[in-house]
Amino acid sequence: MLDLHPAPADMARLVIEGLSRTPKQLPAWFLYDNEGSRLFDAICEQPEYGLTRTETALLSRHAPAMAAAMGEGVLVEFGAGSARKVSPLLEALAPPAYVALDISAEHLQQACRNLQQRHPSIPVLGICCDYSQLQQLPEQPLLAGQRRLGFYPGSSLGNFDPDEAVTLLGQFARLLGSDGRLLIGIDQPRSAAALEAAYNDRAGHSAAFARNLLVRLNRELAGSFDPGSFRYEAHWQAQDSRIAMALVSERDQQVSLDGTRWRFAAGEALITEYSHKYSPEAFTALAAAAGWRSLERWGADDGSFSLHLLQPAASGAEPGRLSI
Ligand code: AVI
Repeated sequence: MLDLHPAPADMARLVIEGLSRTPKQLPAWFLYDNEGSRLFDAICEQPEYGLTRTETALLSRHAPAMAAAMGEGVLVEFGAGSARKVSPLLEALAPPAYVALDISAEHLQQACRNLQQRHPSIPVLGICCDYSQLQQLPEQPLLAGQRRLGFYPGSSLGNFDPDEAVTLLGQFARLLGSDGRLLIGIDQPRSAAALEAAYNDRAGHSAAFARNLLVRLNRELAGSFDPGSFRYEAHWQAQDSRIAMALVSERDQQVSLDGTRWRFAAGEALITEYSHKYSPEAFTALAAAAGWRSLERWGADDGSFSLHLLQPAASGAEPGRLSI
């Protein structure tokens, strides 16, 4: 496994940038320390959060067709987390290697171990990094001379603002190369009630996931947050087609972090993340702005989610059909 995790000094700089904004907002990847990754896995199993089940079912059902449309190459998963979704693709593709990128080192190591046991004939490489800042894949014999097939499940693109999402998709296009492909899972807009329940589950895992951010800042950046003095809220903002998740200060308070004091007014929100939702048409337009065109789409019957297969717009092949 390669460890390219951002240094504490980079985190401190990002915290200053984020807390200087209005509203205050921190990068979503800060949520994923080891405990955050564990809590996120628990969210994925909540009855209100159907995304993971829906995407897993689509992958199990359509992996052979997806693999046929992707062709041969090394499979590169961005934001692999527990890498629980990739097995059907690995079976269908039988790639020469699998590369998993994720920000949470311990979690990634465990995921790679599990996958290596499950797929002993496929070489597995883990790279701990902030994949949104990765300008190139490390020089590795496993990748030399191979086509690159990207896999970006879970609608993680939605955690970036649309401008950042275009930048990220453009970066993936460069990382994957002119003959690359990208299979990407995208959550779609639906009723406010269903979405707000998905991001504020009754068992409280979503709230614990957000509050764990403060625990992490206390531990890693000498913070003085009292997590109990912030309540968790998740709201659907229809005009921006996104869920906004926030920790809202219950009182006027000052918090010190890495030697700097920050004021939180009573009722002031710290945005922990946004989760943007895209209709298939809106996503296709976003991908086009980053130089990708749509080859195929596999959509859930209830219209909640799609897996899109993209190819670089500059490559010659004709766009494919829409399979729903
Ligand atoms: C990882 N990401 C796609 C999740 C989402 O649905 O936006 C993160 C999440 N946060 C709270 N619940 C889920």
